[in-house]
Amino acid sequence: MNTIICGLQWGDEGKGKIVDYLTEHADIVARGQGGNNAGHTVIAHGTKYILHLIPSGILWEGKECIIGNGVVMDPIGLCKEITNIEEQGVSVTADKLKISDRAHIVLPYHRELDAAREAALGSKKIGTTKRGIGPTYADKANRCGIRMADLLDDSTILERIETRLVDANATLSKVGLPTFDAQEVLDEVRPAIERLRPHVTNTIPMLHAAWKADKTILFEGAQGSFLDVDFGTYPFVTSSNTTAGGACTGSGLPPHAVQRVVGVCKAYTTRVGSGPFITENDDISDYFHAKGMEFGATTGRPRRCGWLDTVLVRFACMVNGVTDLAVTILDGLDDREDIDICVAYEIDGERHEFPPANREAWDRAVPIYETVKGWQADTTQCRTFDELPANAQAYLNRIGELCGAPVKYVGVGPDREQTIFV
Ligand code: 2SA
Ligand code: GDP
Ligand code: MG
Repeated sequence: MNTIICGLQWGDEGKGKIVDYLTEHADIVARGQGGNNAGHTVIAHGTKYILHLIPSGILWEGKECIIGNGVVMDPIGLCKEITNIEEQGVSVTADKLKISDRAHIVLPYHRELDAAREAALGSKKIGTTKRGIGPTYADKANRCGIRMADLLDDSTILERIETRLVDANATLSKVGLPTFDAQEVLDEVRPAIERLRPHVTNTIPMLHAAWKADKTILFEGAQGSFLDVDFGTYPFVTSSNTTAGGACTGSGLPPHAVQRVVGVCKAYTTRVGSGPFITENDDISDYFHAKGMEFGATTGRPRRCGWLDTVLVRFACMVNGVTDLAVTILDGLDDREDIDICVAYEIDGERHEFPPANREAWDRAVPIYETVKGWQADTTQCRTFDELPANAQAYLNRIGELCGAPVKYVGVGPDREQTIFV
């Protein structure tokens, strides 16, 4: 069964751990979108790994990992990541990690353009990770991007960078920022090119051959549905399709190759960066930050926190075609006496079951809550649904009802073992 795993909120739902859990039964783990703006934390056998571009499958023996054509690849960032996890004892060989020759690459000027645009937006900034993601996807859509195959072509790469820099340097010098020299950019990225060369290939026939041979493919989504450039809280979104469709366009496998979509949501809601967040709540934010929880895996930024918003999750289940819901960090709510669930929004006196498109409508949206009793018991040792306290079971069942998809997995702690299969 080929499976797409996607986030149903604003990212950081704990996808990394669910992917890791499902990898046991997979042969291939692939990424189809995003870049090293993603940060997936996996705790396996007591060791903590933070992965940005490399699929979580790398932590297992005998699994192939693919960085698909839809990913924006920072060669320097990827090399750093490889070094880090090799230092933790995980080998990253060319057999284990394949990179699509069609993946667009992030170069140092993309990061600078990202930061420059954020600075220019001032208080209206998106709150990006400053990893150059937006400018790289913009180059792709603008047909002036550089792909992995181009990067490996020694006879043309300098000229390609020179051509792109004409425009990039003009933009940077307009705001008084230092400009780039093509040869210096190439020299900086050269060691990464040589390190990554053996990994680069046409991953599309490989994926098709695996599909035809009945191997199991797992797609690891990055970020969440409300950061999707089409379905998210635009313009406070990332620049890729983070929803299920992005896995197909980002890998070259057709939709009918996929049989299952696992949607991951936290038992509450978090967001990093700017933009609307209807159930945001200072009390909940302080509560998680005091426990040392909810800091970004890539930038370390404190995440904004609030109650579960089923208006969002319901819409995300629809758009992604979620077949199985995974509710993570249920244990995060163990101490709470009462728990609020946002079931709808009120906008200008009208009830809405789905999120609005218009930026200003978000500002007028008021959450309609239903309050349920907490369980005030430790769930971290529970390993079956029946072992969970009755109020926790009721909470999970209510989430399934409100979102229109069955809860199949529950997270009760960060470790691989702390996952309940319902
Ligand atoms: P970008 O950098 O252009 O993709 O930023 C655009 C928006 O997308 C948000 N975004 C994220 N939100 C949550 N987690 C992300 N990754 C890291 C993690 C977060 C971190 O997984 O922990 O460490 O800061 C991620 N990546 C992008 C971003 O906040 C903007 O709102
Ligand atoms: P991702 O980007 O969706 O992969 O999620 P992140 O790794 O950025 O953030 C999720 C955080 O929650 C990480 O620190 C995980 O170790 C942690 N986590 C995941 N599942 C659970 C869970 O069920 N309980 C607890 N307490 N932590 C979890
Ligand atoms: Mg994350």
